[in-house]
Amino acid sequence: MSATPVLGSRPRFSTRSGGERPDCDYLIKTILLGDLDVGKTTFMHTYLHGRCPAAGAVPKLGAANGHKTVVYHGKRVKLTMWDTAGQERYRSLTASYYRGAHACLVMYDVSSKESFDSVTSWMESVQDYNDANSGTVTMLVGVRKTRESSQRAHHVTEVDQQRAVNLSSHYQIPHFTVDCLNDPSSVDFVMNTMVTMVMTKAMENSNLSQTIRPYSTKLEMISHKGQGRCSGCCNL
Ligand SMILES: Nc1nc2c(ncn2[C@@H]2O[C@H](COP(=O)(O)OP(=O)(O)OP(=O)(O)O)[C@@H](O)[C@H]2O)c(=O)[nH]1
Ligand SMILES: [Mg+2]
Repeated sequence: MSATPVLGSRPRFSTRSGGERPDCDYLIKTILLGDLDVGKTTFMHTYLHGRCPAAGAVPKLGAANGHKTVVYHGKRVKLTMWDTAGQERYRSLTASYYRGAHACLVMYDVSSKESFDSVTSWMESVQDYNDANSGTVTMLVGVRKTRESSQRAHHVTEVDQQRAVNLSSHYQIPHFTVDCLNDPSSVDFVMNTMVTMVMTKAMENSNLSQTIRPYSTKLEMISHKGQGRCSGCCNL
């Protein structure tokens, strides 16, 4: 996929409260899905804060969310990210988070065949909960986790990447791999591509374009030293 245009310029926001302008031009709800331990919270933290969280510092909460605003072709696009725990006991909680999602990132761990085998059931959930006409953008994301060896850190790959490509073709969705620890820009690339896809679809799909209008008219500080905000995945 080609690089996303325009994104990356740092938005400037007022800290005044109670203004009349909405705090963004478009609002995109993104949900992260995938088995236990695939790296969902790490992905969200890396996107919001520009770096991978410290080892052992990732909480295993039922759900967390955060937001970040980017500029797309001169428009402020506020991304709200919803992170759900992959543990089976949290699955029932997850259902309510599908509703209204404009983008779903279905994640698996490249070193875990089991997590890849679960992608099909996560995709079924996406299809069950999302209205077929809503124009929801879905993406398949494989997380490459670095393992230390006696020589150099290396990736352990168990999932045949051709299978991953075939599966994404079957669902007609894009496939990416990311490494939050060694390459945080891979996370930005996925998110920038997602914004481009949602915004492009919104131009064509009136249902979608209605739902990405901001609901809030309250002006608030949403830029955190150029990074995002989250509640739940960390204390930043
Ligand atoms: N090296 C490396 N490790 C990662 C990466 N993503 C996640 N991990 C590690 O994988 C483990 C699980 O990551 P989490 O982000 O907690 O996974 P999760 O999907 O949120 O897990 P649940 O909330 O339990 O469903 C942690 O020890 C992370 O440090 C990555 O991109 N690179
Ligand atoms: Mg998590």
